[in-house]
Amino acid sequence: MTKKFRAYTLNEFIVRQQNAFPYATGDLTRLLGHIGIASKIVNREVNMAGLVDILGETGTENIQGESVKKLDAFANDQFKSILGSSIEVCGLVTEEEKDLVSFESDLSREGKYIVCMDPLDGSSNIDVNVSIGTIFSIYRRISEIGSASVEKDFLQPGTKQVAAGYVLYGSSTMLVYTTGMGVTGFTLDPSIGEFFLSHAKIVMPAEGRFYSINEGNYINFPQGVKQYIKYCQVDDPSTNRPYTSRYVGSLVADFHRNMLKGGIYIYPETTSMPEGKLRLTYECNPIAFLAEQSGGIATNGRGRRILEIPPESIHQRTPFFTGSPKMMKQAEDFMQLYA
Ligand code: AHM
Ligand code: MG
Repeated sequence: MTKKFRAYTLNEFIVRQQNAFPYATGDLTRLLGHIGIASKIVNREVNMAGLVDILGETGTENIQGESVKKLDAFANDQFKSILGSSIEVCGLVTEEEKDLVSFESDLSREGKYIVCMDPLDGSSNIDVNVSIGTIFSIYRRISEIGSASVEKDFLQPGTKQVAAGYVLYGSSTMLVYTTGMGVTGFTLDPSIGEFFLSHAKIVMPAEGRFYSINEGNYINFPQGVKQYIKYCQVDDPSTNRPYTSRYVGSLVADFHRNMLKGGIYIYPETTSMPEGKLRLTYECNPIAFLAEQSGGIATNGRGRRILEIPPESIHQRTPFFTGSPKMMKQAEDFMQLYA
């Protein structure tokens, strides 16, 4: 007998989740729906990238001093435009813009949420057809409803996130998110342009075999990280070592694999980047929320929970360690031992 199969779309699922809260207004549901729509538009462009002349540098630099690819700019414009016309959102911080974007229409000022996002992460992979992603994080504003959003709305610790997630533009396109009730994954059916529930409750294995780090920076790593990498490479069948090195160079892709299969992702501070590379508000916090909600851990490598770091500026960087709890403990132990 064939098993009965009920295909849930992203929208159906988030509405059902909302119904679990009798006083929910539906604002967050609509906001997540808007992110889903914008991501489908970005997905279409990402898929067309090899066909149309959209690749290459725009010739401008983002505020991190990195060159902006055309698709980064496109994704930024899309999300800004869709979130800007979404009355649930009053403001946005994105990797591509130096200052926060405050949506000023009377309706958007009434919005109770703010969004921090990296519209297209993994920029070095865009024009070589390697997986890239969108990362987003949603908070309730602190400022008064009806006024313009202000910086303090965006400087809340990650523990205050209401929802967070990513879209992975990979061999298939997935939207993965959490509202603090576990992690759920949806896969896009490109033939009808709909996200369907494909991963009902994602649980990160307690330990794994993948370690993901840019070993090209080895010489500049802290001693604890160097020692941990050596530990990963030792032949010890009783602990499943040597582990396997996997590094795409797109945080979303590396994290997604490690969350499903078990592993650890590390972007530590280096001598040339003493604060690390990744941004706290729109890269590390959303990924840390997903990591914890799936049973994993996310720290700065020195025992500090990412979600508890109070951001001091919207583009702040932090060293980032995240992954399976047993691997994280081992890595943290090395960091402490060689501090
Ligand atoms: P980006 O925001 O410029 O794309 O940089 C973030 C990316 C992450 O996705 C990835 O994990 C990391 O930078 C890779 O950096 P590196 O090339 O230094 O290994
Ligand atoms: Mg980025």
